[in-house]
Amino acid sequence: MSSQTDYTPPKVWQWNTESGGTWASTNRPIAGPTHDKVLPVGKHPLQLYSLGTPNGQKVTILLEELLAIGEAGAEYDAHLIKISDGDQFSSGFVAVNPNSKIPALMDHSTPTPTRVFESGSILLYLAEKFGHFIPTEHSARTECLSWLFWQMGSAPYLGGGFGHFYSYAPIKIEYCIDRFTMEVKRQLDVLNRHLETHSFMVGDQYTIADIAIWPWYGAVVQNNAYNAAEFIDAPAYPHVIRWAEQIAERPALKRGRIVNRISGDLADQLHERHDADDFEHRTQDKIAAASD
Ligand SMILES: N[C@@H](CCC(=O)N[C@@H](CS)C(=O)NCC(=O)O)C(=O)O
Repeated sequence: MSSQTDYTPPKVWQWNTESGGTWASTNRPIAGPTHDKVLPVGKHPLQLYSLGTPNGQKVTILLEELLAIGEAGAEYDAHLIKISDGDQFSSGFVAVNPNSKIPALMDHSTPTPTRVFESGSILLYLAEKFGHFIPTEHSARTECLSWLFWQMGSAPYLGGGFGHFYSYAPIKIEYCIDRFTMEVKRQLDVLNRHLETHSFMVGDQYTIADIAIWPWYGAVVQNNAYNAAEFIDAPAYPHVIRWAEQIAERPALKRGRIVNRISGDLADQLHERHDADDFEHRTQDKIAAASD
């Protein structure tokens, strides 16, 4: 193993703002707002405050899926929260999500507006509100929730663990990369074994379990996250690849995955979404803006 720096933890940990790494400027050891700012409110009942990361994509994919099957009440405004600029620490955002992380949702259609935070909770809220993408039969519903909670518990090892140390950390530390690569490969094997005998996470039904898992684990095997498909040997998980490719073809998913996205190909970015036809205008607008 490569050599490690010498470090003896002090008696009391101190906040070192010079710690480096991609997210060092926004990470803090304290909660609460840093500045006063009211969040914008658009015309639709559902107001989403988000960014097109895997956690944000889960919600916009579900909303687009609901709209695609005719649930007009799922119309939404998706406001961009730039976490690299610290937008998640505004007083308005903290009022919707005290945990200062995207995605966060306000439902103005309830007698008093309902706030919903944590992507898994938002998926469950919307699936129950509209009665789709979650099985009604008790054991199938339980299987769906088991995978939904599996994703919520597992993805931090993929994003905060593997992604952080493989991609974002200012130095490559073999011990950390080994530890989290081991865990991510184990998780992919869990999915691969399950998907060998199931079309989707819950039998042959496409549910919020697939919608939660695809943006993280589909992205890794399709080399859309951390440029790590080769490193983790993605071809070793053929059933995950088959499932990811099958889901990636869904028109609603293709729309949902680009909402609030501010990185990658310009054609795959829709910074804010306030109307269904925003998708039609985005390519021309972005390409025109890029060539200005
Ligand atoms: N468990 C949360 C995680 C959300 C999360 O980690 N969001 C990230 C972006 S993907 C974020 O907002 N980070 C900003 C920060 O940590 O300050 C969920 O699933 O909603």
